[in-house]
Amino acid sequence: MNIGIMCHSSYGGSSRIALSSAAGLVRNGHTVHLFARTPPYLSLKVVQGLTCHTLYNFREKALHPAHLNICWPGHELDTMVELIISIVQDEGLDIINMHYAFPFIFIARLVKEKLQDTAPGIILTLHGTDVYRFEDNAAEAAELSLCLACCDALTTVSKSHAQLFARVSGWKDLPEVIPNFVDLDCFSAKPPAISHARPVILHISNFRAVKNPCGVVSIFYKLNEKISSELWLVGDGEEMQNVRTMLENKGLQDSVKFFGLLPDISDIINKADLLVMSSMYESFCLTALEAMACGVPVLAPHVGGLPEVVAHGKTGFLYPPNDYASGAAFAVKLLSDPGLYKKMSMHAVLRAQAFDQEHSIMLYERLYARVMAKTSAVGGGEH
Ligand code: GMT
Repeated sequence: MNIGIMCHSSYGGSSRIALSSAAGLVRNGHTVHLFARTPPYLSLKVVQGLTCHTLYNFREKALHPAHLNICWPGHELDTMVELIISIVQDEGLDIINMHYAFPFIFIARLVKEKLQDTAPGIILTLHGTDVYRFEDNAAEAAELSLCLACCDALTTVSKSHAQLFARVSGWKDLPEVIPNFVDLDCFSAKPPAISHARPVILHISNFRAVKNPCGVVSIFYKLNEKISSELWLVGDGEEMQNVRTMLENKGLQDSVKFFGLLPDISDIINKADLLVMSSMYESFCLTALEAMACGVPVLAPHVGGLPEVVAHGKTGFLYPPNDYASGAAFAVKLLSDPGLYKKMSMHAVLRAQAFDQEHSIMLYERLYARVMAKTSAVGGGEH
């Protein structure tokens, strides 16, 4: 197949999944055209069979690597539409899979309008805040569902997120769930033991408000009252200043290391003892899966798709949202019991193996084939 993949250029789970699936599709013999505003920050593993098309080739036009750029000016949307149409016409794209709704849904609509029956099948993968932000906004949610009607199929990354979409959009058909996956060649298991005298608590995110990283500081503060530990922060974003202020106010600054944005997080996960998240919402939480693949248990709130990733009491702990005292109590329990830690670490590795890269890519391939059959037969969509 000749497949287009569109994603954001920034660091983030949706880009990681888009790029890994592009690499997997090329390995399986497909030709992949990747579309992004600027060259993605995350490195592309394969070269042969994969061509990257961007609006800008130079880094000057790139925004902060953690910034999810969902509002493109009209001229950028139009140029991307023209770029896609030229590749469809020159290379004969069968399918385009857009990862994340905004602003790609507007591009999808314009491509469909311009190409009509000759448009490739368009599949949109809903990843997270592209749905969650509409939870309490019925009017905007109605607009979202109207826009999405131009797609031939929708997918998403967890059952819980599919249900959230159905709730906010009123659609009867749930998006197909194709779970996120982990590359086990990159994320391999560390020895199943606490590796530091002062346990290392790791948090990785883009420090957006939805990630609520100050919640991690609250847990770390309470944990430190019982077990002296270190906090390693990987990433950067709008909440970082609040995190720094809170660490200073609590006198914790000497126990924290800041690593900034790291293109490859596997090494640092392997050096950590516990991954801690405190997000308001996660459709999935790819970082939790990657930590589990390394044998690092996960402490996270019981929100969104996290219970589909982390098995509470087996591969980590899920605490009630905002209940940082419970979160800290779970961390103390785990970090003061080497036997429990060993069991959890080993279970985490086993559970991560269930989120197999090849399986998810095969689900994408099957969906592409179904959509292709329908669009080429009737020039219409799946729903
Ligand atoms: O929606 C976002 O906040 C951004 C997006 C991203 O690009 O990182 O994150 C979402 O997609 C990831 C990959 O599917 C999921 O692992 C994250 O849980 C999800 N984030 C949220 O739901 C907040």
